Amino acid sequence: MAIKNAYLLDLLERTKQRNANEPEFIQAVTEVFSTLEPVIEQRQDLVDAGVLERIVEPERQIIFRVPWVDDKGVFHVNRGFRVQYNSAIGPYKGGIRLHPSVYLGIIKFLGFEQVFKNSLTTLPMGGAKGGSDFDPKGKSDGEIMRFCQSFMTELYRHIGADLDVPAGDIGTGAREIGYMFGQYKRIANEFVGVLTGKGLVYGGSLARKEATGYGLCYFTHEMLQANGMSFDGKTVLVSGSGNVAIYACEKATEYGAKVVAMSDSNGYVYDKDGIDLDVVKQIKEVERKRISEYVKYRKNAEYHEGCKGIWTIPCDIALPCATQNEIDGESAKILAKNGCKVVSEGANMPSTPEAIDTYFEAGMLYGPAKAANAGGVATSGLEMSQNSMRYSWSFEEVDAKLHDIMKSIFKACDEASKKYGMPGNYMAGANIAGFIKVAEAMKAHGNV
Ligand code: NDP
Ligand code: 2IT
Repeated sequence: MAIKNAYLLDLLERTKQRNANEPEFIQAVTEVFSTLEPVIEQRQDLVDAGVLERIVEPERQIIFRVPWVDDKGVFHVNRGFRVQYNSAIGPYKGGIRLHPSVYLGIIKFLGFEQVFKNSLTTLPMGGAKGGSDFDPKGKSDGEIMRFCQSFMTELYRHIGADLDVPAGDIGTGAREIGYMFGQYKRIANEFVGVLTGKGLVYGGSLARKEATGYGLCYFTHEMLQANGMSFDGKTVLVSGSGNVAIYACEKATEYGAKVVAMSDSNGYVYDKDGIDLDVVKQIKEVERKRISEYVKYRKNAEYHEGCKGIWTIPCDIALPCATQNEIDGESAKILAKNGCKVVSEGANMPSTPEAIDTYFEAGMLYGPAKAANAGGVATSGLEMSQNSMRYSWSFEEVDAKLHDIMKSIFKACDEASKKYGMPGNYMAGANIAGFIKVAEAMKAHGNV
């Protein structure tokens, strides 16, 4: 959507100049600004309070050296990041990404998105993100442990249970959180809920592992129902085969859909009979191998090199659950031509601006990431509550709370889209609903 408001255009221009060479960050800011015009026109008080100038600038950005030694005794140095983006409505909260593509612009885009997402969850959490350009692929457990310990040896002084609570993201799962938690506890000499996504035996929450994927399907179910549709009998594509993808596949299947494809960064598998998720879990969660292994277990399935090809498979619903910009304009057009009616995002910013334009032009339903994938961080918020109470809820209790939160997120997006004159545009609804709460808090706190 084109921005016409002169104030927003000018601020966007200044933001671009100040953050040159960070295209993902600019992309995320541009998308939010493109939907805020009706709010800005009605809320001059927020403009006067400098909320927008402040919201495009992270409160604090920390960059540090992460030295570690591999199994052969060779020294390595990676770069670590924590961007504490906004603490207007609660302690900083957001995941840690370990992937070779990580640089400041990726962490800033993720931190910016996290601010609005966390606001939508209804829980009191500010936004942050962290990570490193470390590549966990092919590393031994010992190498992963030494990296995570070194990472935490610097990070620990910047975080805390009431200050900043990191969690998982790409490349950071229960194993990495465990090593980081152990090192935090050892250095800080305190056992507190300073990380989420912890193991169940030391303060983790039941259903956190499932939460992002399940939450995505709860949100998508609400969106489908509101538009007279359902998952039942639908053909679904799920990209990625990591934490979010696996549990999105599980819940979509429970809702009666048939997931026919999953992928990783090398290629995708197509199983016309429906993905056998036990096989995927064995390959990915237990053996940590490639999705290409799938065809060894399922003889009728096909493996194709290259991850983009997954979007050429005809489907009713696409759930991108891998990474940013994985659906470009070309792929979106192919999805639309093949009859896909719904795109709902498990990954953060998986659709390029051209892809999003295509969804709207084709009249598809579009569930934007910051609403659709908020179930992960929402359940992290529930893990923090349980840690504070020194108590744990059952799987059913956490899952029920997650379900209620996803329903209320859809309701907030739907209502905001209607109130501001863009009914059915859940991207606008998510941005506006997420923004207003944070903006009100920033105004109340004065110019800080
Ligand atoms: P995982 O590390 O568990 O899985 C990531 C998956 O995406 C893998 O299959 C990986 O393939 C694939 N992938 C990663 N990078 C690329 C790339 N550049 N190109 C193609 N495929 C890629 O991560 P998660 O499942 O946790 O995260 C997936 C997405 O969901 C991310 O965008 C993340 O930010 C988002 N998210 C995660 C939440 C969580 O709670 N974990 C919460 C909300 C959003 P390969 O193994 O080949 O790298
Ligand atoms: O992008 C995300 O919301 C996450 N990676 C989860 C963050 C969290 O703190 O649980």
